[in-house]
Amino acid sequence: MKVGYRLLMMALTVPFLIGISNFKAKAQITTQQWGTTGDIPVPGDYDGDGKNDFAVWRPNNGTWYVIKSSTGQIITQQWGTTGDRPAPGDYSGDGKNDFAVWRPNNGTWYIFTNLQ
Ligand SMILES: [Ca+2]
Ligand SMILES: [Ca+2]
Repeated sequence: MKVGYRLLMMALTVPFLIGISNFKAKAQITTQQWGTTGDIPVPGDYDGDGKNDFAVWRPNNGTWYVIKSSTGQIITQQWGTTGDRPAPGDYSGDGKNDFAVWRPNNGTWYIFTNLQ
């Protein structure tokens, strides 16, 4: 009974440990400084290359700041105002995130679909 239990535990834990070591071997850590105090992270694929872009929305000026993952180019776009809530997503269906905010005081969505 005890031997069977040990074999069972080995059968369960060994693949798990191998999985962890494989995960560690493949893991990659990325850091990016982008944004400042008060900004709201709004990650998404704004340039349509299939990768999320580092992006923040600044509530005090309603401006979006995006680093395009395809080129590293920085995009700024004023869209929204104080009190809005950023609600990015691909509303136009072109594969690129659109700048969008939701305004709580009138329940209206404002969507900007033209990327610079
Ligand atoms: Ca992208
Ligand atoms: Ca879109």
